[in-house]
Amino acid sequence: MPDRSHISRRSLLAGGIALSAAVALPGCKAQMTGLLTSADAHPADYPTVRAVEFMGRWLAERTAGRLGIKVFPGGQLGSETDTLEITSFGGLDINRVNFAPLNSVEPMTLPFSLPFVFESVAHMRRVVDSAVGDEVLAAMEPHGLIGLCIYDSGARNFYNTRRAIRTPADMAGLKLRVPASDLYVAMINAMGANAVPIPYNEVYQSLAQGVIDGAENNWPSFVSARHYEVANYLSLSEHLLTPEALVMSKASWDNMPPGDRALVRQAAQLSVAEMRRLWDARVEEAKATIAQSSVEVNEVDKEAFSALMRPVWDRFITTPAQKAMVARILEMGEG
Ligand code: GTR
Repeated sequence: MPDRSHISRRSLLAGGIALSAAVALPGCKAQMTGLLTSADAHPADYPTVRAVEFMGRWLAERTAGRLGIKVFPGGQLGSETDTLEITSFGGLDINRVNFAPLNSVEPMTLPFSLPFVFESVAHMRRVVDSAVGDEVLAAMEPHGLIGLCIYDSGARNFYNTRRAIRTPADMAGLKLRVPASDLYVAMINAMGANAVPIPYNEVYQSLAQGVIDGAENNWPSFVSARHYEVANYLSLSEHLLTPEALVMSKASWDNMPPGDRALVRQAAQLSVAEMRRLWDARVEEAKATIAQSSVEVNEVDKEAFSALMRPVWDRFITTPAQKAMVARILEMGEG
């Protein structure tokens, strides 16, 4: 797999500078301009992209067009790992990423990425809407990131080109793509397959070329990234309900007057309900697309997979603060 991280980092840097220059107002010094830039790995019509555009419209309405957001979708500004780094020093104002690439940045994001920690979407929403969600968002500030809000990402399932996965025995020999997170790598390896970290936007090609046998993701991504066209077995493991994070560059944030910061926070909060509405509809659409496709869908022995996860939890949840957070998450479950 070619390592494109340096190329994309360079082009992002150049892109970031060009973006700021393009929106600079005549007569303004090196100050925050009103059009905030935002990156997303997903295509233009995806719920996360539309939710951030909703934020932008709300801000524009509230400020008679003084504030707004320009979203760069489709991973055009680089992988999530790269855009996070750029965001942390102000080359991008806003970034929508999964919690997976934040795992190596801030240990308090790890509880959300634990396999089988959330029992259902309702449980996940309860947790992110509670003080736990606020604490995880606040934990990113020392890394140059202001956590704005948390979006849904549904449940992740396995899919592959070889066979139905029902028990851990079916994982043997499979090369499964994961996002850039050591926890994801450990999870897949403990389940019996071989984890291969690859940026999201390279997964389709890697599947088509047989570089990997499969991957894992939620229903909407399986469809929108067209992975279902090449991976014909979808196995409903629901092993992760890791949500998405919307973060802002602390450098950009510090450049904004307090009144504008409050507006951005309010817009982000309001966008959560909009995103959930779009998300629920998109999950149903994706299921309907798969029902009409040649993909074979099967149930999974989740207990058997979950039973293998204790060493993964123990390896990544080590501090008293992390342990306390995991306990609070579990307490909010259905039992
Ligand atoms: C999606 C998520 C993306 C990205 C992707 C991946 O579900 O929305 O942010 O993390 O998964 O697997 O890389």
